[in-house]
Amino acid sequence: MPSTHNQGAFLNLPADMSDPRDARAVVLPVPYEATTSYVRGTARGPRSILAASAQVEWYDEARGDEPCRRGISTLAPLDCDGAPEDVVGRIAGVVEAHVGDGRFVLALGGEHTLTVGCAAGAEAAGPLTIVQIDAHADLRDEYQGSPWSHACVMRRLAGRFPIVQIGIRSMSAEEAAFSEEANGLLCVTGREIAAARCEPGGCLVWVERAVQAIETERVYLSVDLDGLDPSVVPAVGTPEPGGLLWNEALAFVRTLFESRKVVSADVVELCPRSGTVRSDFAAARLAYKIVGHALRA
Ligand SMILES: [Mn+2]
Repeated sequence: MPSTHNQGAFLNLPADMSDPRDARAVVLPVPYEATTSYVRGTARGPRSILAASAQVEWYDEARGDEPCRRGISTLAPLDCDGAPEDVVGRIAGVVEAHVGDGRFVLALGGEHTLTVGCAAGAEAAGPLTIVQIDAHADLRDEYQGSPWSHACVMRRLAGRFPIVQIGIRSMSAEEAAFSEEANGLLCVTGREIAAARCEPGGCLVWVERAVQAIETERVYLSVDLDGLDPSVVPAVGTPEPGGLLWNEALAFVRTLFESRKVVSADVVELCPRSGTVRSDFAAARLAYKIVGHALRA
C-alpha cells in the first residue's frame, strides 16, 4: 500500500509517478451536476473516487503487474460553472489536448452529460465508437426541459457516433422507438446479460456480440455506474435492479481493451452516501482497472 501522502492524486501516487510531463494517462475530475433528476450529490463523485483510490492496491492481482508505475497524472478539477454547452466545450478542449498528445484520459463524474464533451474531444484525433455501460438508454431528446440532461446524453451523440449500449434495462416508449429506428445503435439489455449466466460460455455470449459490433478501431468507453448491479454499486442517483455483476463488467472491459484501441473513458454518476464507502471503492477499483488496461496497451 502506498505510504506517501499526496492527497488528491489518483491512487495517492507520489509526485514522480504522477508528473504530467511523463504520464501516459491522466485523470480528469469533473464535478458537474446540473440536471440530476432523483438523488442529488454526484458533484461529490470525483472527490470520493479519488479519496477511495488511495486505498486501492497498485498491484493488479489478475495481471500480476503495477500499471500505475507507467505514470498517471491527476489534473485539477474542471471548472464546472456556466451553461451546459460551455462546460461541455471546456471538457472537450482538455480531452482533445491530451488525447492528441497520445495520453489516455479518464474523466471522473459528475453527471453523465460530461460524456458529450469527452467524446467530442476524443473524436478530434479520429473516428470512434461510443461504448456505454448503463442501466438507462439516455436517448431522450429532452428531459425536464433540458436537452443537456443526463437522460439525453446518448441522444446528443447518436447519429454522430456509432453506439454500443451494455446493461440497458430502463427506457421510455419514446426511447424504445428511437432505439428501434436508429442506425448504428446496438443495445445489449440487462435481461440478455442475466440470461447468459445460465448458458454455456456465460458472459462470453454477449461480450463477443458487443465487441464484434464495433466497427471502428478507436473506442470511447463511458461507464455510468448504475449499469452495474446496485448490489455492487448502490450509491448512484437512479439505482436500477438487474445490472452487470462485478466480474462481468471487468471481463467486458478487458475484452474491449484487448480488441480495440480505447482512447479515453469516463466513470460517472457516483452519488456518494455518508457512512458507506463500498460504492466509492468499487468505482475507484473500476477506474484503476480501466486506466491499467490503457497503460498496458
Ligand atoms: Mn444511467
